[in-house]
Amino acid sequence: MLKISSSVSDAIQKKRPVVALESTLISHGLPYPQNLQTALKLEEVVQAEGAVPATIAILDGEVCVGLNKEQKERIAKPGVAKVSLRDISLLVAEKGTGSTTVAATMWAAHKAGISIFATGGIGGVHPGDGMDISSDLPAFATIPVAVVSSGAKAILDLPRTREWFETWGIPILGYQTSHLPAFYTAQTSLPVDRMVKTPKEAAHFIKTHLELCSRGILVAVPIPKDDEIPLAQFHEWHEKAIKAAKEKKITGYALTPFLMEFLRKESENTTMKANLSLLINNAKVAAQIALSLSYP
Ligand code: PSU
Ligand code: MN
Repeated sequence: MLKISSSVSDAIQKKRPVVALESTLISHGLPYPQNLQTALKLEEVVQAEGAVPATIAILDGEVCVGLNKEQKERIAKPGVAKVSLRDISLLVAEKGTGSTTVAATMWAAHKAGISIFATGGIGGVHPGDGMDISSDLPAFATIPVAVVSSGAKAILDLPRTREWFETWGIPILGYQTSHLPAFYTAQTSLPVDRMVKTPKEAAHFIKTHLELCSRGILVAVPIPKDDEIPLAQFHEWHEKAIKAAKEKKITGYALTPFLMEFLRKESENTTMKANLSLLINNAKVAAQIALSLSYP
């Protein structure tokens, strides 16, 4: 049921650097055609650093690790299901097609033998009663993969999300930062566990963690300075987004995509530009760490 592309399986066998990439941010995090351009761009960035990209999705019931251009076009078109942990077996059984979230991508990457994965922002605890918790968090608690992201998405309850990492024994490395980034903004007041300055240093912690613990590890990379959104400005858009979601009674899987799209429209694409910037930077950093993991 796992279909690994020839370039990816060749690299895995030869222990060359491979970086997994998710597909939910393509299907549900960005509009067409910017989403397709982003899917292609992220792979280019990984390749330019000397690593092999492996975008992951479920296509016609097969867990595909490494997509060709036509397959990437398929997941960029509207109407593709969002696949998190609970949906993997359901979609495979039905021979369905869907894009994988951080959680499902971690699972597939680990099955394929890939240890590092880049995304924009992970899921976490949504604000409110604390009951809407992304499957991304239990995925970190159970799947030994390193995820490079700009922290958790700013639409989340970040202190509660950080607490979750602590409870479940998931270390957070700050890449050139002492505090957790918040997606569109470079810093929060929440400390990371260790700050790392170089890809080599990050790789050393990751390798040790993955050898010792059967859990994930987060590498938190702040958004590039020039594309950061001022916090006050973000709060203004965010409040409107939360209000709109409440009015429209949007919950569950639809909530994160709804908020992202609302913010994009409300900010006249400013949040999307910030999102693209951090995605590209995270793919680059992940590739550099992947190189250090393969060639210590
Ligand atoms: N990073 C982005 N945009 C996104 C996501 C990550 O820059 O849309 C996706 C990831 O796939 C993540 C998902 O797993 O958002 C979280 O969704 P939820 O809160 O429903 O678990
Ligand atoms: Mn949820």
